[in-house]
Amino acid sequence: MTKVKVLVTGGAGFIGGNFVQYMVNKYPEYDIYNLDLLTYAGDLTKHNTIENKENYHFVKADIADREQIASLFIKEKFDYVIHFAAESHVDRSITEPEIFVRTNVIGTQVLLDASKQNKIKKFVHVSTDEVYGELDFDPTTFFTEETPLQPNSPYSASKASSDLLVRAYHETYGLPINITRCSNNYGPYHFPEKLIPLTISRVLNEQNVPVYGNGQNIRDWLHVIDHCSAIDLVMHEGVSGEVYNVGGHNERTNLEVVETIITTLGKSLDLIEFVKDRLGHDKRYAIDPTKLEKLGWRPTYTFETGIKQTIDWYLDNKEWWENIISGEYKNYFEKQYDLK
Ligand code: NAD
Ligand code: TDX
Repeated sequence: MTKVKVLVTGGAGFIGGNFVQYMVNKYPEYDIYNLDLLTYAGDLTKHNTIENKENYHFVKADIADREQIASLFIKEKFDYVIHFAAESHVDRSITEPEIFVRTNVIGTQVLLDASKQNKIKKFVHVSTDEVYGELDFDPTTFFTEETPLQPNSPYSASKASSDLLVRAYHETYGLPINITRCSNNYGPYHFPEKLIPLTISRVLNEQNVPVYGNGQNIRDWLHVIDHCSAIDLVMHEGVSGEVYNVGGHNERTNLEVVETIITTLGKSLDLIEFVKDRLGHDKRYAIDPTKLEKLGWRPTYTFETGIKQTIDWYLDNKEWWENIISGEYKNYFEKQYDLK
């Protein structure tokens, strides 16, 4: 019997990497292909525990390279495409927007063409709540799947553009698709340019933590493993053509998040340094996950249990993040921040 072949793009990154491990372990009867260009955000050392498993395969490729992707699809005849690969950091999109259009828009369109030509069973596009823009601070308002797209950053504009292409390939060519829009993820292997791992790594090194503006912007946090289970469910049970929001009702101000990490690690709140605000900084994100819950999804972590598990993971895996922050990341950090 031929095995189900699942192509995961961006499987050397944070969420894609967690998803690859989740799928390889949960579905030994599937062949999982991790396709990744290994940009600054991708690393394969995270897969040391699965790299010798028979159902795990790695392909180094660029999703925006049309010929490379077309010939790979003809050769491998994938059943599913789960598309994570992207430029994912909002701050980088503010200083260098061009690569976001190439990877997130062109790259998605190249994958859609190959998926259409090879008649795959389903294309799951992993998008973000940031495509909806921002909410105000009224705690009774949420993003639903019907909220209009109003992206504010070059990153979210490129993700919204890719969402529209995915939708169009369904409407025009009948390509079976789902789009998931998840809130902020955190957990193991989160690249230390993002708020939570940046805070943990800097606090552990007794360095100041940059908080943008007054720290009152709100994000809705979800542990990465709960995002993985949501995508698994949508891949298998999602109604083709539908969008599913993913979130666990864990809204926190950035200041609350940073203070929680500092106090859990037993360090001084004096490490907080307020710095100039992000351009176009979205005020608040908050997801209404009712539609996905009706499909049967429930998160396993609260913010309290998830942040504790994550802090413990960073304490136990210093080598992984020390290796990153001592490399090219240093130049990025110095350009991005002007700390005391
Ligand atoms: P990440 O930056 O950690 O990983 C991205 C991966 O994509 C890296 O391994 C990188 O090497 C790879 N990649 C980049 N350009 C590529 C190219 N041209 N060809 C092939 N591979 C390429 O990102 P992440 O935080 O894991 O996010 C994954 C996806 O989930 C993204 O699409 C993002 O928009 C979405 N998302 C992220 C969050 C979040 O909180 N991080 C929330 C919702 C949705
Ligand atoms: O040094 C910092 N100081 C700070 O105050 C950084 C890096 C961030 N922040 C603030 C900005 C945001 O309000 O913290 C909040 C979270 O910032 P990020 O970790 O950069 O995440 P965000 O911009 O919310 O985007 C993330 O969630 C949605 C992911 O990076 C996206 O890929 C995803 O789509």
